[in-house]
Amino acid sequence: MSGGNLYLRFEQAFAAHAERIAIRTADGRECLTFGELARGAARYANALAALGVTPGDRVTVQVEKSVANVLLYLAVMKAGAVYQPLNTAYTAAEVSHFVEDAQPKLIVCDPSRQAMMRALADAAKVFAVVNLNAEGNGSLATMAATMDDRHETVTRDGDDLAGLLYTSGTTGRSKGAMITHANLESNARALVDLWRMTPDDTLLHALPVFHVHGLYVALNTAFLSAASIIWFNKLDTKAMIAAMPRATLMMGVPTFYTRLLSEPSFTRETARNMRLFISGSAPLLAETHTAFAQRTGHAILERYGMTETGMIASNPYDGARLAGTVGFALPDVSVRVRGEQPGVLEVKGPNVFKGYWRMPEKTREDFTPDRWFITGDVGSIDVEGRVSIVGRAKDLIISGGFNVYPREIEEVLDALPGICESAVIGVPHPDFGEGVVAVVTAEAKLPPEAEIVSALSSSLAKFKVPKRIFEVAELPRNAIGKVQKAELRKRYAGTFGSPIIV
Ligand code: MLC
Ligand code: AMP
Repeated sequence: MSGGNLYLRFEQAFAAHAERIAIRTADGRECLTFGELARGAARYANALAALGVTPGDRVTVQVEKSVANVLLYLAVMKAGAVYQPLNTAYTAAEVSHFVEDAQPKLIVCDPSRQAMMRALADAAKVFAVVNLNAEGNGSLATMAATMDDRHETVTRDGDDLAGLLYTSGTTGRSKGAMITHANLESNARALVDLWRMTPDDTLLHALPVFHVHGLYVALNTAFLSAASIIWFNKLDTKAMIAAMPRATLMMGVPTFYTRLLSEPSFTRETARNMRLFISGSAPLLAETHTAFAQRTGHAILERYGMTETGMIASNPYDGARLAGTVGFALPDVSVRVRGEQPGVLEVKGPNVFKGYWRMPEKTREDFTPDRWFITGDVGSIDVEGRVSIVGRAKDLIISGGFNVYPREIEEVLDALPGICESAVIGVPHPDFGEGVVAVVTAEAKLPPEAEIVSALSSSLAKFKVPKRIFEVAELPRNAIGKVQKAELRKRYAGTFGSPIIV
């Protein structure tokens, strides 16, 4: 059976495996069976209803990763509401746009941000603000604990929204990608099948749960397949190595793999019970793929996706997992390049989102007239259908799996006293894949680097703040006056040294 509220599919899996362990924290402090997970989600769903959340309402969530955060995620879906997760690194200035735009009924935040969120909520006419801390305690948890552990899952249409995930763009404000239950279900089913996930699997989960990778790819597939999860509140390579012998599966951004490789204690023996390592969200260097295979005997399976589309392509489970390629389009998903290869990849399928929240114009711009979504990634597709990503048509930096849009940083830089103009670029970084660098011209005398960084950090998330700032007399421009970023990327390529592969 399929269609409707995705939580109904999870509910079936949870009921069939009620006594088995669903989530165990790596430190052993928390352990929930699937039955307890279902009852916890029901309590949280009842709490949401008591707070006035009704089907279709947005619930904005900016909390540290915790098991309670998972219950909240499930509860929002169960209640038929729309989950709007936010990166915990976002500043008040960044969050205010998301809240104003999404107009949520409820905000769930860290207790340290309650006052700030209340002010934003008042301005945006949000009904309620509750909190949840890194240990999973807070006013929402307290309320949920008093609630009934039965709750009837709200009926939804497959086309109804399950998530509203904001992505920036090369122009204008961040856009909310409207993700439906049917988008999520088709993608999760395809991945469970492709990656052969079963109740016998144990997944190492160390990704954040405010982006597609840790939230939809990892959690939804684990729930659908009733796989067990070993839970890390953040990436802790040593703890991950300690837990790995009890696991079969891992999903991570490329930084996860380079960090594992930098640990001498990470060996073939550590990975002896592992069946599959999956990488995505940013390009995996061929060197990392090779070094990992040499160290562990495992060929990392690289896949490719986007917030707007979920997963698009994956290397095969059986058959060659080729370094530098992202494999084949998922079943039901079509990928094409119009015109000459390499070119911009376009995608069609049940995975493709419904459009941008209250932005029909932007939605139209990002689709072709025959309704293919334009990814902005430049790739080629070989005769067998294998996709390789060779570049980006969009001005985007991916640092440790987080997206940084240069334009956003440049606007803030240009407004700072002492700075005349700026160009923000990504250059190779041994840990983050790409590191953010700003090249600026000064009005008279440039303020010290630390002062600029501190000024930027007051409005921008830390991961977006340039790790280095260089002053030049003028920015290189082409004949029509456009800054030549390719030239700057070449000039500053050695800023962070070369990739470290052990
Ligand atoms: C942290 N910092 C970063 C950073 N992460 N700087 C640049 N890029 C990053 N990604 C900075 C912090 O601001 C801080 O700066 C310092 O590094 C230490 O912070 P930390 O929190 O201790 O870092 P760490 O835990 O080591 O985090 C690194 C990381 C994390 C790689 C584990 O960034 C991460 O979990 N990334 C995954 C992102 C992800 O899930 N992407 C999926 C997007 S979905 P200071 O100055 O205070 O020291 C998507 C679709 C798809 O793309 O296909 O999947
Ligand atoms: P996001 O908007 O955070 O969902 O990021 C999506 C972007 O991440 C894509 O458009 C790609 O540019 C990039 N991406 C995801 N997976 C891969 C991959 N395996 N290789 C290269 N780029 C990737």
